Amino acid sequence: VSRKTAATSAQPAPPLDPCPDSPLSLVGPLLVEFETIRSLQWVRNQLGSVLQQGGRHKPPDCTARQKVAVIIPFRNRYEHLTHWLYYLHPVLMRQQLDYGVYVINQDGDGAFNRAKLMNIGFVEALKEYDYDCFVFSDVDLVPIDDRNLYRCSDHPRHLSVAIDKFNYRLSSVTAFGGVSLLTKEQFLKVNGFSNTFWGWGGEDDDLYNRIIVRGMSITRPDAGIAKYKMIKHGRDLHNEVNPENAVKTQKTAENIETDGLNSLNFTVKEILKDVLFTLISVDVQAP
Ligand code: UDH
Repeated sequence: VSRKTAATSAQPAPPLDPCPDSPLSLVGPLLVEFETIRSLQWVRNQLGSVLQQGGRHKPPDCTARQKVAVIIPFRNRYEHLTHWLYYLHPVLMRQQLDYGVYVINQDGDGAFNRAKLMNIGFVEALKEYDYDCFVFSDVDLVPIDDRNLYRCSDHPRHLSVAIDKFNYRLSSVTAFGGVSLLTKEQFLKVNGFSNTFWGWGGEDDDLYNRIIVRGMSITRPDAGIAKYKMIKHGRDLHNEVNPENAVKTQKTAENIETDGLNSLNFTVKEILKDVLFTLISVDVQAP
């Protein structure tokens, strides 16, 4: 009898019910400000105990609707990253996502390549977990309403619709930079981002073109909800506007076949697990 009891108690717990489509603990508009000086250690002290190593979290009481990898292109922006982590972790938790935060750090001081870092984040995150949705987010964009769900949909989705820097107005109907989401299938369908946009500009327009070329369209949440504050900053070193990039966006239909996930090469220099995020430092082979 005692053996039977032992066997019964070793049964795995039954699967949890799916989380509700509309998370119940959302609060709506948020107070967001970047004047307060915050250190990474202070944020670790605030949030570390509820997170898993590597900046992972999933709802304790239901099965998340999506497994979401947040990919942040990065170099030398620790102050921004600290604000981002402080605000985003609680939002992503309230949205009941099964998520992980991946900071893809460009090693060295060659020309910055935001798009290639995104591709690398996609590949590296998938090595770790079976993610089905990818958020590609700049480090300086913080949502000011938690009803703006970091969740993928039937078409690629653009979340940073209304940014304070642009008077809360969308710059163009084809805008797809800032914070954008694609499912694994959508991202594979467009062959990811181009790897060849060095310096500032164009890579987000090229991704938009890829989406159209592959017969998809984009969706956006309501501008009244999809509001963001951008952390003020000047232009970074080694990320000057590259005029060649705008020219290249006219050739998306040609480049999509051979330039993207299927031509990606890079070297991982280091993977560091912080409780707030996974930092992957990479050599992107800048020219
Ligand atoms: N990024 C870094 N480090 C860099 C460059 C870029 O982390 O050195 C990342 C970061 O996630 C950033 C994103 O790439 O949010 C996009 O780069 P960006 O912030 O430079 O682009 P944005 O369009 O600004 O926001 C352009 C410079 C504006 C200068 C305006 C001066 N008034």
